[in-house]
Amino acid sequence: MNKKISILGAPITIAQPNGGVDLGPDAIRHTGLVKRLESLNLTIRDYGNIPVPNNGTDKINPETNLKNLEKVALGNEMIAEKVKEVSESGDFPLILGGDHSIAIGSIAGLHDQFKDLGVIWYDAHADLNSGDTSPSGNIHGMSLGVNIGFGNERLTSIRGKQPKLKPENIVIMGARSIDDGEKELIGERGIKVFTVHDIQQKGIEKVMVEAINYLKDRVDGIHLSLDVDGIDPAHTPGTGTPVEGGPSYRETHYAMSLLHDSNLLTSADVVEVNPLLDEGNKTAEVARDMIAAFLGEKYK
Ligand code: 5AB
Ligand code: MN
Ligand code: MN
Ligand code: MN
Repeated sequence: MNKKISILGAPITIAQPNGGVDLGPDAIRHTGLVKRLESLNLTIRDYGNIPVPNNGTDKINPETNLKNLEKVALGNEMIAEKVKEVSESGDFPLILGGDHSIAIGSIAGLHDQFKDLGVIWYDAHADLNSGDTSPSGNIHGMSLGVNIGFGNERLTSIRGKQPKLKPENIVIMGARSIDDGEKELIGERGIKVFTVHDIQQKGIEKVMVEAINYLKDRVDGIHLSLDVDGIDPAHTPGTGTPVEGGPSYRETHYAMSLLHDSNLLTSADVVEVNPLLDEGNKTAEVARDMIAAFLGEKYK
């Protein structure tokens, strides 16, 4: 495992409607993240927050059915540049969101180095909408779609027009709220999904081992995109789009630990922590614990 970790704050908030996600990176830092990771013998560089534009509106453009397209695109271009720089320096990029639109920039920034990137999308949602299918116009529900080249060209062409991910290199885990248009795309493109029912039936260990075995021979690295709403809202109340019935803290922590032990994890983003919706700083603390787990912390 790479021992040099670079932290980048990516505080985009205008790809979803709730104020406060821009405070996510600092809320996670305030849990003592850096100290905790240093105690694992990791070298941490924190580059602070990328100054993304966050002055948006809640208006949907009737032509595109998107909110704040240009500014979300500009912010993601900035994120992509920084992630590329850090990744090419040989560090493990750890990107703290911000809403989940930031995965457009983070994965675009990884593309030069990882042509066959695998992704584990740990989320209650599939984030596979586009302007054509979205019920909300919120771009945070579109980022995985954009990464496979589906959606508005202003977003899919960040750092080049080529798709940044192959559908067969994606595993969605923890899903329990998938829109009809997303279901269609999942079927058409053959995207692997483990819903909460799969986790219930097989257990989290089997699901994670299956995911790793499925990806390992086809990818040149694995990026984890951890949306904290993937975890049950009993543990992560501080997020804008909670969905009941998610995997627990313990299941998620074990899944993160297995992912670490695979030795395949090369980057991660942790997104959608909203301290203004939180109970204390609980959700950021859970985010910190999950980061420690996928970076190698053990109970003994
Ligand atoms: B998140 C919904 N599918 O498109 C939509 O939190 C929710 O990044 C998207 O996973 C949730 O608006 C996006 C209804
Ligand atoms: Mn998401
Ligand atoms: Mn989600
Ligand atoms: Mn969310």
